[in-house]
Amino acid sequence: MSERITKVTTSHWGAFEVTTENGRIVGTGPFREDPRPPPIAGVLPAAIHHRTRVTRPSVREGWLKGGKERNRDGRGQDRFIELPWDEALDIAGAELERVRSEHGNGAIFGGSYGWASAGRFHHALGQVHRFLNAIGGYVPSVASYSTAGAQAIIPHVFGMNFLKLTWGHQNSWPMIAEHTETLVMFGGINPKNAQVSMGGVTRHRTLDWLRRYLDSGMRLVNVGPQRTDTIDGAEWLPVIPGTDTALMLAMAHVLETENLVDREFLSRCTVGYDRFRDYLLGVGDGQPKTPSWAAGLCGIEAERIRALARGMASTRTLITVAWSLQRGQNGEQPYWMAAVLAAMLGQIGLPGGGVGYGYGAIGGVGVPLKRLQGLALPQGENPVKDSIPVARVADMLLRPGGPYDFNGQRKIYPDIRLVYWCGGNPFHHHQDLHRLEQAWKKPDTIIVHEPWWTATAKRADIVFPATTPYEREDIGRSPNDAFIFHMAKLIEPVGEARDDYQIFSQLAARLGAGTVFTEGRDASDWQRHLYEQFLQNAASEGIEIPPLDDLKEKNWVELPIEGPEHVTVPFASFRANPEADPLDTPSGRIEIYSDRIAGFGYDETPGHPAWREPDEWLGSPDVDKHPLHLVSPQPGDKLHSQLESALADVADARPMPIIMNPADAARRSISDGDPVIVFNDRGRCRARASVSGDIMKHVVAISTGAWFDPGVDLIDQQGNPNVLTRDIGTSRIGQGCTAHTTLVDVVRD
Ligand SMILES: Nc1nc2c(c(=O)[nH]1)N[C@H]1C(S)=C(S)[C@@H](COP(=O)(O)OP(=O)(O)OC[C@H]3O[C@@H](n4cnc5c(=O)[nH]c(N)nc54)[C@H](O)[C@@H]3O)O[C@H]1N2
Ligand SMILES: Nc1nc2c(c(=O)[nH]1)N[C@H]1C(S)=C(S)[C@@H](COP(=O)(O)OP(=O)(O)OC[C@H]3O[C@@H](n4cnc5c(=O)[nH]c(N)nc54)[C@H](O)[C@@H]3O)O[C@H]1N2
Ligand SMILES: [Mo]
Repeated sequence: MSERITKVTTSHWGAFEVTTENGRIVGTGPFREDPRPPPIAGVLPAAIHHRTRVTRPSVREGWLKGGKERNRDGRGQDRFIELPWDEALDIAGAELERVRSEHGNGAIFGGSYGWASAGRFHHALGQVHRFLNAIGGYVPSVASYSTAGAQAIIPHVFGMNFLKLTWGHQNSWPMIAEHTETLVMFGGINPKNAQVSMGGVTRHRTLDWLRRYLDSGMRLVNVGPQRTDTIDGAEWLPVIPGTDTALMLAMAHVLETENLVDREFLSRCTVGYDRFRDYLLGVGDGQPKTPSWAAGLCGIEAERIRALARGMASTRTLITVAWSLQRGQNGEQPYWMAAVLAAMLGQIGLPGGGVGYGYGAIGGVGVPLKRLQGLALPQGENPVKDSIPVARVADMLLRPGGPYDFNGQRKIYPDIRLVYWCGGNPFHHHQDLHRLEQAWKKPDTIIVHEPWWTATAKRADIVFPATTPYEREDIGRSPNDAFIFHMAKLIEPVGEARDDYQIFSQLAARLGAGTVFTEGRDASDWQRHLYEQFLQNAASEGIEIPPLDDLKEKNWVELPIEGPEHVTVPFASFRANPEADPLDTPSGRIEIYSDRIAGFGYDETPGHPAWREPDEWLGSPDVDKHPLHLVSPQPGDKLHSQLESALADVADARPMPIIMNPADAARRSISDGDPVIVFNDRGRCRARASVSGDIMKHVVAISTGAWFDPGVDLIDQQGNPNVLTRDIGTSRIGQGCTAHTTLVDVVRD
């Protein structure tokens, strides 16, 4: 292996070259087909061989010693004992057997949320779910931290799954270029976030599209707390976080009272406008949702709201909404309200008009592409019928048997004895991490597969060292991208790391489910099998895919599946004839009023979109104590918490920067670069002040991604915003993550 070899591989942030020498990754470089290759891979050589890699199977000492409680409080404190693979697998197998025979498979939680790595076969979540199904089932989680609120509300409004809408019923970038005159972007459209997509995005073009729009004279309006949420040159409308629904209502009020509403469209293609209009005009509650009313909530002057609404009514307008807006309390509302606003403008179904969600949130949204399915490991059947909303994991552990509401259903939390995590980092991604630590003490056993000693691995009982994609062979492809990659094995596994597939095969054999899990195939048999199926499936759609051996030789190919011919104008046929092509809502129309939602009887969500004050926002009484609103967006230099250990080594890189407005900094005698402590009643973290006029007053931002690292004083040392965020659901409809609904204060450290 002393030869110097360079190959192309792919990742969630796209394709890149990797150079190896003497069995190590020594460098990375851009992929030549990518016009704007992200620099994220640069840290890979340091990260892959980092001292924080898990090198041997490890079992927590207090758990290994046994005893009834197995010293559950010792999670995160005890030392780990390294064991040979066979011994550790025997121990884990016996514990899984004990739990399933004593408590049933419904006592195993394998939600295991997380992004893991790209690569179709070795996708960690596909592996763990197939394994747990093979041994009799488990409690899964539904939806995602990214879009749980949207996934709950969009089917009520548009009668389709949110992912189907995202990938099949939105304007494409070229369509927007051709037709849109006004692009109103709630939460911005940020090329920084579009670097990333599940399974990879190969050609990064979001920035170039936005530049082209600006150059062509399109009006771009960024409605959000940070100017940097889109490209330089866009208009910036700083909105108080959590108040977008109030702002949209006021825009709707202008349309209604100035007779700018497309009533013909509303009557043909929607239901319930009359009841919504009563609310808009204040018929029931005595409060018309006027621009002056909204100005007092969202911080944007009434005249500016009026002017924007008029401008939208007189031009071809596309309203886009970032996923971040639904990652807050009642995050379903701005999603619903944006649809209502677009319906009032009457441009849904016209090219370049209407509403769209998640542009720029991840790469691939808006790319005109023929979507090919396949290349996924079959998951088997789960005999356990229970599940939880993904972001309610701490509630589940803390309240076994406790009731909760979810999208019209009354449900009961299961009693979990064993937690299995493979491919995610809850001590990065979950809210209110001190609360999660309490919840984490509840199960008997926690098993984690990880390449690195993350905060989650450190808090497990049994840790199996997993390979990274560079240590195994795979096929790389995303259904939202035209490229397909052979991902060669580039180096030997680090330490004694094994592939998740190998670990699960060996565990399944111990649990009498070896053949059910493997079907007699090894990893390379599976890859060939899945690839064959994909190839045939594509052929039936008229797309020719080279045989696997050709792909291996070529390293990558681009499939002829991208181009404007692959997309139609969203909702055009519905608009043309809603009788003949109805939506799959109860009424067949866009539901401005939903009888179904009204029937749930949730006061936070009447039958139409409505403004509800969040518990924490800049208008709440708590501002006396915690006067700053914290937003915690995605990091630009990496994917979530991945590669973090190597990034954190760079001098002065940690704790994380906190972006704050000069006025807020001055009031606290904080200068750019100063160490600070960010706090509220839930927790405290260190950070480094980054003073900038690009963030509005009274709002601060810390990107996610630092590894949770509470010191003896319980102050998180690295700057993980999730020691501060709130762990409540968006609403009873979506029960999603509400990270963006958080008040804090900042002092000099
Ligand atoms: N405050 C706040 N919190 C948030 C958000 C926010 O906006 N604000 N956003 C939320 C969102 S949208 C998301 S998606 C989550 C992301 O949260 P996660 O998806 O949990 O974050 P990752 O860091 O990607 O975690 C993936 C883990 O898988 C490991 N891994 C990688 N490859 C493999 C493999 O092959 N096998 C195994 N076994 N493990 C592997 C990585 O080392 C890493 O630890 O964070 C959420 N948290
Ligand atoms: N480089 C990189 N890209 C990523 C990821 C990554 O880890 N790294 N993660 C990916 C994942 S998993 C996801 S889910 C997506 C997330 O995509 P998004 O959810 O769209 O992105 P965020 O970065 O969470 O937030 C975008 C901006 O929303 C603004 N914002 C926050 N609250 C409000 C509000 O109430 N109103 C308005 N108008 N604006 C608000 C903030 O200023 C923030 O910068 O990003 C993906 N892209
Ligand atoms: Mo996400």
